[in-house]
Amino acid sequence: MTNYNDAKQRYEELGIDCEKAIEILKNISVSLHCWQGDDVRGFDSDPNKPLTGGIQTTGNYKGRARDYKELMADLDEVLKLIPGKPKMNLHASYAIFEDGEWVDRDKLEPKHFEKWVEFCKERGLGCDFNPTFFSHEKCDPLTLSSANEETRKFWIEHGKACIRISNYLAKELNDKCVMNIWTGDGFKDIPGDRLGPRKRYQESIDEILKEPYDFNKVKPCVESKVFGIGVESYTVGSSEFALSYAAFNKDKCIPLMDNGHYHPTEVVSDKIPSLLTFFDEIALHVTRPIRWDSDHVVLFDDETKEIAREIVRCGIDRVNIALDYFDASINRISAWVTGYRNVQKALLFALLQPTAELKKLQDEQNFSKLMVVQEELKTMPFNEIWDEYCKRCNKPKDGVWYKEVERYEREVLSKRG
Ligand code: RNT
Ligand code: ZN
Repeated sequence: MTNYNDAKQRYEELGIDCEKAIEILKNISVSLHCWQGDDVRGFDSDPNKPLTGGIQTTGNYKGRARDYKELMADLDEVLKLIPGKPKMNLHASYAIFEDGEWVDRDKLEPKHFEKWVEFCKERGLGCDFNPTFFSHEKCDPLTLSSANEETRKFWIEHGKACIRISNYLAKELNDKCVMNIWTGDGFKDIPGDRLGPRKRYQESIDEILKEPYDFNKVKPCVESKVFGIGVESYTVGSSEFALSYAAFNKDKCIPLMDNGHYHPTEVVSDKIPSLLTFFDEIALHVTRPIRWDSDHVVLFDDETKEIAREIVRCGIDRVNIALDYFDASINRISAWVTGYRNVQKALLFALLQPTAELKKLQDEQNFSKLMVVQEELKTMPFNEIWDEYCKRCNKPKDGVWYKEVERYEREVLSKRG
């Protein structure tokens, strides 16, 4: 206890209120992606079919969740170990079919997510949603941008079904539902027509967004990407495409930036205030890019901290935060918990910055002091505040939670075939 009080006092000397930071963080909602638990396979088709759409998981660590019961049990294990205010994030491919029923993605209905609604209600969670425009035989390889009208129609119908499901989630759970449109549409090699697919993509999103929804409750997003594996030469939903689409349709959707989807020297931390100059609200996928991969587990690294600082400075309510990574080479619970806790840590770290002072130093051109203050913040007794935050959320602190992951691996995961 004294450790926390001493640390708190050190922060107070800089004019920083730890109690306030803790209270704010408790209420920042961060979406927990269901797809870390089963390597993005979903339940709506053969789990051994390949992932398509330019995304890939690598590794074959024991214990992948093979059905919704296992996935929910794993999520419960994760929820025990993460502080803060998590929210679920589902993909359409995680529809739950029972009694031999099955429908294709264009025919999905809210009832296929009833069990997820129950799951969320029992745990007091909201839920975000994603149409699944990949890993399906109707990817030719394009979906919403396909030149084949039948294919394109199928995927538009899928998008519309997902709006209806998002309406249902928002209503049942009484919380905003962010519905993200991402497709892996693109080509491995040099295209013969770049404009055509983009025009069709635009028209398809227009069609999907004609499905009625209340924009205060359901937030369709358009996520861009630079390239994907097997889709190296051309991405239909490029950054310029997605941002322009969102800007021209501000009353209907918001842009989503995934920090794994840019060239390696570009940083999303800097793009956040750029977009918030023009958009009231944006959405983020927080991940860690490494070379060709955009989906490594989030660490407590400089860019994650910088992203959190911009979220805090620009307005927490204006940014919808979600996790998006998948690692099949390590314990999947550990991957989930590590990434989630690191986003929480980065947000707490950001809330413990003298924001007003830093701004003042910059405006007064006192760049020497600005550098010194920012450097000294790095070695403040942050860990004491983090421990206290975990304690107040009734969640284990660092150094303790991993033992529980080991127990779960021993008793549950290692028994899965
Ligand atoms: C892929 C995108 C997309 C997916 C999820 C599963 O590069 O980031 O958001 O990761 O929809
Ligand atoms: Zn993403």
